[in-house]
Amino acid sequence: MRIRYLTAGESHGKALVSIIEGIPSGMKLDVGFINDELARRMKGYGRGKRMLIEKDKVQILSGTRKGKTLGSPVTLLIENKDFKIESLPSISCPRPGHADLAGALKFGERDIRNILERASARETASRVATGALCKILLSEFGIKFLSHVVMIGGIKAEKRFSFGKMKLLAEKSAVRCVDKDASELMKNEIQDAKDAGDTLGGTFEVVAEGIPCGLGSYTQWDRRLDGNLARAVMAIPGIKAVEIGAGFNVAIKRGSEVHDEIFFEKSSKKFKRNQNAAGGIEGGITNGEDLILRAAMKPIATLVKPLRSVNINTKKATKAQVERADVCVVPSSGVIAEGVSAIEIACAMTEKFGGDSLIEMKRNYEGYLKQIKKL
Ligand code: EPS
Repeated sequence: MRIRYLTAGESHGKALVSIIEGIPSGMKLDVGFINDELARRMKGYGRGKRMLIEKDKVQILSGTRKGKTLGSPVTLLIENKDFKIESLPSISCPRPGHADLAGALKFGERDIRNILERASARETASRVATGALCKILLSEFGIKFLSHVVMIGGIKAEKRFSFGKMKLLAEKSAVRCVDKDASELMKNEIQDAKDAGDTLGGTFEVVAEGIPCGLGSYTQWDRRLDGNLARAVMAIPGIKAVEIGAGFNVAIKRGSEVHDEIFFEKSSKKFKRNQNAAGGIEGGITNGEDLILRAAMKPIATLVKPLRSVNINTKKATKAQVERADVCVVPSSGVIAEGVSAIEIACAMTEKFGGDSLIEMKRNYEGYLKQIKKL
């Protein structure tokens, strides 16, 4: 059964919830790992004061017994310590860059508070928890993820390392950047933006290793895995661009530079490539190379020095609403993108290897690996 999930909950409501169907039975559920992922999402230089209030911890309400999955829907709940939705004041002055005005028009709402509560990036805690559940499943097949910041406010990370070293360096950096010098410059840039009552965006990269070839399919538009990954990452609040592999650079290079030449390594009996400009996907199908995707996160919409706006009730020119918010969320966006990418990869893995139980899924997976070795 293909994994599917729904999230629910408002930023200052009682809790955030996600229900996930399709996780095979017999999987050991490491709640500590899910909480570690939630903690990763809250970190990052430039994060707002909400992160000092919340201690995002997951409660598992269904789908497990004695620490293992049952194959039935898993329900994850994260309580909001800052639960005050009923007492929050109304808002009439939409923030440029958020869902405020478009949402008020769409829902016929005069109180923009009723829009921002669900539109808030707070919801991404549910997707990170769901992604963590999927990462636990994928770790059974040796599939791992990392994310790191590539650019903030125009400052680029120049260095790259092996997967393991990048994972380590990203976790140690306040801005999740593996390039130490760039990290410091990025922090200063974020501080400067904060001091100016402004906000800052940037780009990050997600890398996944250990993904088998053959996930996704060219046989139907909605089975192309690059399309599903791009959609999942684009659907993170604030993301304005997604690219896979060489991404936009393919537009300025020739085919002889872009396409990854193929070789056969007799010793390992494996097909090898001279590079990975495809970012691990060709024809909508994983090709056995690392998955590489990048995305651009826009500067946070709430500015302490607000932009011009209009009061939707009086129609008078005014300044935008100032809500508590972050200054820069590029570091945490990489963690969220890891999570939603893990969900898509887990969907593709359960679609290909099926399995009501983890044992059955693993048997199908091992059989497939033997099959491709015979090619
Ligand atoms: C966020 C929670 C929100 C915001 C922020 C991210 O909490 P609060 O509104 O109580 O401060 O801090 O949301 C946004 C910046 C946004 O534009 O939606 C979170 O948990 O990620």
